[in-house]
Amino acid sequence: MKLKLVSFAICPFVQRSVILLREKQIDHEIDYIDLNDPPEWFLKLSPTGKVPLLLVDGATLFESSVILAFLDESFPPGFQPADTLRRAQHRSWIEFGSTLLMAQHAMATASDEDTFLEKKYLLEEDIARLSEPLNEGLFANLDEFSLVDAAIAPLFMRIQHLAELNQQADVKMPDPVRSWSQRLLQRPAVQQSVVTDFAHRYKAFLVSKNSWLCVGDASDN
Ligand SMILES: N[C@@H](CCC(=O)N[C@@H](CS)C(=O)NCC(=O)O)C(=O)O
Repeated sequence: MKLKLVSFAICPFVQRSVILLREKQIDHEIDYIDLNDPPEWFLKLSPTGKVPLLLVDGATLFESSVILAFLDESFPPGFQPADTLRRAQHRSWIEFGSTLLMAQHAMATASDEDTFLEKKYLLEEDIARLSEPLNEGLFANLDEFSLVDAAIAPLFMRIQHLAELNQQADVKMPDPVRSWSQRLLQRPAVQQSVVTDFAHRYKAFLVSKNSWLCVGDASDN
């Protein structure tokens, strides 16, 4: 199979696929596009206008969770539970991972302090909901990589980058969530899943969105 991933360099949804491709050591190409000026061929292929796309021998897949499932089911080893209920539970939490990514984006791009604090509170509330499945051992078990790991690691990476950029963005996490985050951020496949100048590009993106965290007094803290 010839695989080409269509990417925007700082997109967390694309990063999910890159993590899985690297964990499984699957040969692939990455084609970076500029979402501010998307090429015509991309708009023709993508019904949603969003990345990622995975081009598989000329066929087009879209939606990151679908791409994860396809890659997992096509290339061993499998990272999903065999039990169908458990597998569906993993998929439910992957969807929730998308909600978390959007909440993190809303916090990161808030353009004033009040909005930032409100979005940060909402993100922390959502993150706290991960405690229950973690305590039940539904996923994030040591030495047992899963698609939930691939789906959530981009969130933890952005949370870490943002806290380094501005300590006011240091998000509260329950202990089991923080230790899961630390474990995931140490995995080579996660560390190597973004472009080498990711931190610089992510900051430039936030500045372009007038992020309160990156302007004036807020970023001096
Ligand atoms: N539900 C989609 C979300 C993908 C998404 O939001 N991608 C963003 C970039 S990070 C995008 O392409 N945005 C372009 C747009 O909304 O026009 C998925 O999971 O693949």
